[in-house]
Amino acid sequence: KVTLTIDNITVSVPKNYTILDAAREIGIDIPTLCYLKDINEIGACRMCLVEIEGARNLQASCVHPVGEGMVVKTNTKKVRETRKDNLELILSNHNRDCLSCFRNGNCELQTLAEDLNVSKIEYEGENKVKPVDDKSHSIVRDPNKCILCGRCVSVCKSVQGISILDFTKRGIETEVAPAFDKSMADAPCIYCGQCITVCPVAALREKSDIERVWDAIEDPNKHVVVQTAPSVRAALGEEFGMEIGTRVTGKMVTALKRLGFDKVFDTNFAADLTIMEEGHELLDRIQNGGKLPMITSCSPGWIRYCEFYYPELIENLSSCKSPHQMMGAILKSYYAQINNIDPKDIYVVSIMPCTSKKTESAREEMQVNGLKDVDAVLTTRELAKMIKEARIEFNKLEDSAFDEFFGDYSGAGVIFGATGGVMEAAIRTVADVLTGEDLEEINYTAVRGIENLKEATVNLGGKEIKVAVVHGTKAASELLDLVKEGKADYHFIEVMGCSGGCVTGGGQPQVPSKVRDTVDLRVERAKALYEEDVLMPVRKSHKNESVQKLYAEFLGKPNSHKAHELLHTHYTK
Ligand code: HC1
Ligand code: SF4
Repeated sequence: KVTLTIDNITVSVPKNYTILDAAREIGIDIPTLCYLKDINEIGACRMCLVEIEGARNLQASCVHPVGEGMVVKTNTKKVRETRKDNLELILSNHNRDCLSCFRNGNCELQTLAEDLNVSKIEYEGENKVKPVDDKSHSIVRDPNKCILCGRCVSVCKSVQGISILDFTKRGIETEVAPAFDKSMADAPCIYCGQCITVCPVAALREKSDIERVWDAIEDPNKHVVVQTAPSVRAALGEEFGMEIGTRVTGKMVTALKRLGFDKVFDTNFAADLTIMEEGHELLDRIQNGGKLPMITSCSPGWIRYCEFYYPELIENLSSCKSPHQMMGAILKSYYAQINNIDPKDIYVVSIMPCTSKKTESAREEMQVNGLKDVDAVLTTRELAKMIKEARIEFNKLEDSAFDEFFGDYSGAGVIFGATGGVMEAAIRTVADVLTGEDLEEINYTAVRGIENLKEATVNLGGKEIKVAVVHGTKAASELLDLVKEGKADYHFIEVMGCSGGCVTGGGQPQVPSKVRDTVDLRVERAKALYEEDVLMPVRKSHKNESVQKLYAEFLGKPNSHKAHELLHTHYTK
């Protein structure tokens, strides 16, 4: 341990601490802007400057290690004024149209300006207007808002292992952008949106589809159906000031009904349907010598990653479309038929924790007979904006239930949103099918949690099935390399593009770095889903009676011809 004093308070901390870590331990809140614990520790923004006795210049506390006997001051006139000057400099080059900004009200730069008591901006920066890149379906990059903090660069590189973004050009022209001035649409970006979730300002954001959805709701000729992904309920409350990990399923449904959607359904229904298809596909591959390991295909960020970086594994992907796409296809066929609605008049909106889903829904493979399965995808953040715009007081809403049939789901469907959830849901069903029993022990905890790689061997009716779960593309790549080299003898692998799974997808509420540094969002939000799983009377996908009825009346058997036509696809190299 090392003992030092900060603002006259003596503190003993481990040797590897920075001054910032030590200060936080005794409740001294040194401001930061570029800092993201373990991800972006570069001391670039000069917000966290402190005075160290004996040192000539102020030091960046986020990178400066503690030292024995060190005397640190965090609140002197010099410190306050220098931080303020530095912040003014950042602000002088920033597009300050705060009132009409996408991040108005939850911008870390705005908060800092308020906290540091910035009341005027003396320098006038060049403020050259640079073009905004909004060419992709998923992500908008606005260099006029960028403060060059580098958080997105680090997350893409060190968490996702991809490195799409970097500092380009020089001096006043410096930008964070894909190499060679490419659009995000033309770079091998997987649209995971992890860069968006760490952006402190509005330099990176989703391509908004809010207006298209309002227009559809307004259109009397459209039957507008909304479905919500498992993870939305685990995070939407944060946008309304609720604690991280609060489950808001019932309030969310009430809000969607108030917004004017004709029907409110749950993607969890389709997650159960996916398990029926994917589980049987797995059994078929195992029993009939198909390509193994089979790898899940519900995370579109992962699918893009596979296409760009592991094309030799495309054959390993399950042919199942992702649950919300399956839902769209069923709504525009079976649902249209039993309700006597022309499928062309059905408008399907998916609320997703994901930015990559916007691009997924626009893919050619995601259509049946020229009709898109899903017409618009909104992120959790966009849904929150609509609720606010409609002046609905979310926190005061009563709970209500999803509309019947396509809103019916099992506990297995809801855990899809957490890493390991798809695997656990699949095992619950495959185990029953292989043993011919209704097994009571269904908590497969070996695949839960946030370790990078989780493995398990499950004995199912005398057959050993070897499974693995990975999340976040960097962690996934280590396992995928083994698969590529034929060194991994798994039957089934779950890959999710984002670390933590969908609960921490790129469309989820942005949490200020100060909070992110102390709370593991992956753990807290996942808890909300496992909590809902236990509350469900039915916890296995194949026991979902509405899914059973869908097969009996329409699809026939899992993997039937009809199921293939609507629910499966083939990705090509
Ligand atoms: Fe997901 Fe899925 S779990 S991909 O993480 O398979 O986005 O939540 O909706 O489609 O069900 C996301 C979440 C989601 C699909 C399901
Ligand atoms: Fe990197 Fe993902 Fe952002 Fe693309 S969306 S730049 S892959 S972090």
